[in-house]
Amino acid sequence: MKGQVQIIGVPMDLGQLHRGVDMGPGAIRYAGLLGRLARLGYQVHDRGNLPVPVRDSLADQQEQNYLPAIRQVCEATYRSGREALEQGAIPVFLGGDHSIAIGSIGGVTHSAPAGVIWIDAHGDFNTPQTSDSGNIHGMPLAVLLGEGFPELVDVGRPGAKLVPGDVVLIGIRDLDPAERSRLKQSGIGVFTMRDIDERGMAVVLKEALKKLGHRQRLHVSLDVDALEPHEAPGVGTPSPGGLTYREAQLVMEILADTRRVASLDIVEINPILDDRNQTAQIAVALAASLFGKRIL
Ligand code: HAR
Ligand code: MN
Ligand code: MN
Repeated sequence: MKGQVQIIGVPMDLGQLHRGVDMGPGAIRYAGLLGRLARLGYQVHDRGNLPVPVRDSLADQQEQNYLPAIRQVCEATYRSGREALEQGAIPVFLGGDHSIAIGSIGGVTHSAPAGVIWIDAHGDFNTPQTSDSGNIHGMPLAVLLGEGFPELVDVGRPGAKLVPGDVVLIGIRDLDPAERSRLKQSGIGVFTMRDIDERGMAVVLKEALKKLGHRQRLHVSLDVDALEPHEAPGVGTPSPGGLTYREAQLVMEILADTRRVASLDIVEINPILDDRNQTAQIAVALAASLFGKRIL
């Protein structure tokens, strides 16, 4: 037995405007995540989905971009992540949009810091001042570093959950202008698509891991819109020029070799926009590699 995995569904769709991303947890389960992890030798416990209010019942929060409800769901996500770690399990959070990472990463850093590998087309580093859309799924990384809505910054425990040196971004290609300058000044390790094109994923990932060398435990936050949308179309904010399937697999294979991955988010899968659940199937194949599936 390789250890315990806890599946935590967080069907959050309030951090952005597309309907359907709340069906992500179901799509990922349907694509066979539990069986794949069990066959790799893990004891898998599905804790079901956390309650998320239905958008149509929150008309009064629309103007605040659903901030109160998002805060509440992130509080519950935090508690689940914290509990999973206290029980010696690896939590796998199934989104939902990327705002859930405020809770998941908060929770898994409750007792000790962790390094974060944030795989995304986007920086998710907006504040309410720099965001054009107001959508909170464009802000979670900033929140985790202590910036933005105090109600979100203080989820689980007061203040920032990460320092800039704890984070690397991989696959970046779509930043808002003010978000871009913030990110450049932040001290976060940013590996853009150009870095990957010029130097190759293996080199880039080794450098990223070197930046996180001071952290024993790693959290992987996989926003599936990091992938090339021709291959993974089931996302609400597709951005051309993404990671190939093999580049994404190589990330997971190299991360598995470190044996330091202790928690995972799989976010932004929107089954309504997908083509026969192929995006969820890719995510499950990537998770299998991250959890130690080897070609040979
Ligand atoms: N930067 C844009 C915004 O703030 C787009 C947000 C990104 N969408 C995501 N998160 N899928 O990675 O609205
Ligand atoms: Mn994201
Ligand atoms: Mn994204």
